[in-house]
Amino acid sequence: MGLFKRLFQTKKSQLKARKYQIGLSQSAASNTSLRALFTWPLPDAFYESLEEALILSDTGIQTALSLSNALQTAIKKGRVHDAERLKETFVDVMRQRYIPAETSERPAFNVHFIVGVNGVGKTTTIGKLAHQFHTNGQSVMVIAGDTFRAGATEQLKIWADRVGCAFYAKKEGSDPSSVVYEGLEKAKSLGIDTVLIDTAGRLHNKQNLMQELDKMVRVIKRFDPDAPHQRWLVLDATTGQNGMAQAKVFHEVTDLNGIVLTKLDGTAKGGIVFSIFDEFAIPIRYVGLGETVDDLEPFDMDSYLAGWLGESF
Ligand SMILES: Nc1nc2c(ncn2[C@@H]2O[C@H](COP(=O)(O)OP(=O)(O)OP(=O)(O)O)[C@@H](O)[C@H]2O)c(=O)[nH]1
Ligand SMILES: [Mg+2]
Repeated sequence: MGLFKRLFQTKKSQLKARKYQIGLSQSAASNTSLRALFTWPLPDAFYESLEEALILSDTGIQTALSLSNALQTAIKKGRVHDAERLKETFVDVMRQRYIPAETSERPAFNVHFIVGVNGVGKTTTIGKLAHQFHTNGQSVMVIAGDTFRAGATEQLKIWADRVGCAFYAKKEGSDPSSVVYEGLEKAKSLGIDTVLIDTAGRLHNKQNLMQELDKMVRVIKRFDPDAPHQRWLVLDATTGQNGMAQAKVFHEVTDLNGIVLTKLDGTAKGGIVFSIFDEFAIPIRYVGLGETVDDLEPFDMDSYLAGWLGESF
């Protein structure tokens, strides 16, 4: 872990790095063939093998090729003459793909619109986020905009009760846009700081879902033309490159400004992080590293790289 020493210097960053390390242990285990390439002198067919290993780890073909080209250039430019310097150069190349989240002031009435296909972890992520914001002293309301799936409202209610935040819902089958509108009215009247809107992952068909999301956004804009301030797509990291196709569709409707990547603690290969940065230039806001309320971490590139490459890199 020599390359990531800095992460282990303060107690706080160490705790964070450990969480990533534990969560990403399966991804790191699947990167054995990638790690094995970093010897000096470079093994035969190094770049082809690197591209193959990156594709296997879910970076997608374009990103694999561009990372490999960037490494080739960096090796030519830099004074690489041992395996340690080679690894450092690779980590730098990966690090350069990072897209930071803008750090503008948080609006007084911060509306989060959370979208994604069914089962990716939207409702769970909202519960975890509500907990973090609430713990940080913000007043939080969650709004049950998924009125389609049986039990969706109840699931969100359980999270709200656990977290101790405000909750707004109407009965199953209600028009989701009207739930959102009335929920926002209620949140305003209560002086709530942070609103998290849960949405359906599936309606009768995909076109219905996109139309409904579009309608919800228009309703939200009646409260504040800048809202929803946070338009985040939840992606299940275990779906790999399929997630990229989902992102494209949702991006067209909601103009995403954040991604939450869930289930990184599972069998996810994890390379999707780099293709998200490359293809969409959208920041990853949080990563889900487990099912409990505390298993959501703000995205940190170095902790991610250290966890993804594994301890022995
Ligand atoms: N291991 C793991 N499981 C997660 C994570 N996030 C969510 N899950 C699980 O994924 C499953 C689906 O989560 P939900 O939050 O219901 O997903 P959703 O996107 O709201 O699903 P729909 O409402 O059906 O569209 C649940 O069993 C969650 O516990 C994570 O980061 N890690
Ligand atoms: Mg849900």
